[in-house]
Amino acid sequence: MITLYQFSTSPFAEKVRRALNYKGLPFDIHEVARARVAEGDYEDVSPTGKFPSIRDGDTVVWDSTDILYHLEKTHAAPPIVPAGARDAALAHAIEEWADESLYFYEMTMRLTWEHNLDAALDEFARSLPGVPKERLKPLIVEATTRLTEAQGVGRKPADQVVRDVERHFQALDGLLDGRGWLVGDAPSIADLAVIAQVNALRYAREAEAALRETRHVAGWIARVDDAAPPS
Ligand SMILES: N[C@@H](CCC(=O)N[C@@H](CS)C(=O)NCC(=O)O)C(=O)O
Repeated sequence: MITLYQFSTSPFAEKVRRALNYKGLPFDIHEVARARVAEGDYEDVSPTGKFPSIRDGDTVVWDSTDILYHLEKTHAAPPIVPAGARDAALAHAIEEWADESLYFYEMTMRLTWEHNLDAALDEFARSLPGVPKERLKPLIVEATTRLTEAQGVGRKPADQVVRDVERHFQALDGLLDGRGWLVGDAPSIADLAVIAQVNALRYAREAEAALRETRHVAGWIARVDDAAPPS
């Protein structure tokens, strides 16, 4: 049995749960207690202190991308890495677009814009037991602002962030024009990574509005949810 160590609020955890579900692999979830990470409690499953990570028998893998490639190697069917060098490369590039670019937009809009954060607070409370709710909000805003400002998106004016996300969603819409999946003719690492970030972005009302301007994304979300459910 695979054990998934996760923060339930993390889009990277959603990406891994979807991959496990798509491959039909049973798994247990261990919800990581954030405060205990700094005390070294999870060093054996994540030396970086970042999650998700998995324990699969004697093997431990951390980083969602490495986890998906591990699952592909150990449980090949159904595949999530497209066949053919070009499609495999394209799926990798799209996965990285989601993980390394869209992620900073979802953090900025969902977690540093206070009017959007309320919807996510209860889920955060689960990994921060004992922190009173009124303390939780400033704690999340402070920590996330530090990260997003260091990366850069967090320093942009809000209207520019919204325009960027509109452009990202139009790009996603373009990729889906006339096709069921982002790469090839089946769900792949690209779909799993992108939908997880899109779902996190949807906590932000500005992103939800941008999504309504797309023509193909809603149908694709329903297809991915059906083939690779998030929970
Ligand atoms: N590249 C990593 C990113 C994982 C990541 O950034 N996870 C965040 C939660 S969304 C985390 O563990 N943050 C805790 C920290 O940075 O200390 C992956 O794909 O798994």
